[in-house]
Amino acid sequence: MVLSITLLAAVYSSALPVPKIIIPHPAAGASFTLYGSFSPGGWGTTSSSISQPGPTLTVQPGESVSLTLFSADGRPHQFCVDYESTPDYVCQGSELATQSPMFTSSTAGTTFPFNAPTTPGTYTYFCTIHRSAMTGQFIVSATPPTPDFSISSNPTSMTVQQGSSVISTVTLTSLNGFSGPLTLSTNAQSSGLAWSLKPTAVTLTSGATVTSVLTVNASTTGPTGAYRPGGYEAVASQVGPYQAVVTATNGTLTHTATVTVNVTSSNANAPISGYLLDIGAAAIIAAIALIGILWYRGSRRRTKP
Ligand SMILES: [Cu+2]
Repeated sequence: MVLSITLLAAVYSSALPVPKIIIPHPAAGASFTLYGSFSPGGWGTTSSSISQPGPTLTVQPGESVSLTLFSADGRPHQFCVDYESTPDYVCQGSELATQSPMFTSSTAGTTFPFNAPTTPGTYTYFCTIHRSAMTGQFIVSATPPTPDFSISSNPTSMTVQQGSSVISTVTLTSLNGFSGPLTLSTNAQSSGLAWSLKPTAVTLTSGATVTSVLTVNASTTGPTGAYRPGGYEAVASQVGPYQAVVTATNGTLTHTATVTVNVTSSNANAPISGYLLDIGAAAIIAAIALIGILWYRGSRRRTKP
């Protein structure tokens, strides 16, 4: 009995300083596409956005990194991360783990996976062949990036004729592991022009994208226009550029996308032809009335002996 209590006490006391189990942040892995070029010198995320230094690559300590490498100028290049604070542009020692195969294709990407260093810091990536002419920052960040989302529209500018409608697809993308519901809304609309979103509530999961469709309707609305025989004239959407603003929010984070809507005239003679139709209808009514009067007068003449 005494022994068991002693044993229990021993177990408890040894367990008292609760061992801190550090659960590493689940790094999803970082993927980058890089186009290397000596002339013009530098790196870019596309073949047409080469700059020196190239884009900054930010990763988490020990994160698995996947590069897709292209040669924008067709020359052979080779990616490597320099760990020296003053880069020597020599891929050596532990840096060799970050050395990609040689890549020369501008169309077929060379995939190269490696693990980021576990020590946070700002390092330099470079081309082992063109050295200081092709560099960029490689940042190992201790703080995981804040979950966020982005919003974009396609197309960002569109033309619609009076009387018809067009759509733009709004895409919401989860960034840095963001997940949760988002509420979508649009700005106020001009008279005669209507836009709406479907759906207005979406849920993003980590790393995923969802879409909503913005429909812009430039058909006539009303009846708020001028009075005409038969009722109030519907208001035609006014020709001109408009800005449809789509706002997405989760209550804390808010992002917007703007779609420019150009309303063009469907028919320059539309109001005139409308009047002509009215004149035509009036003429038919007048003709019927005239026939009626003539028939009445004729029938009266016939009934007189
Ligand atoms: Cu190179």
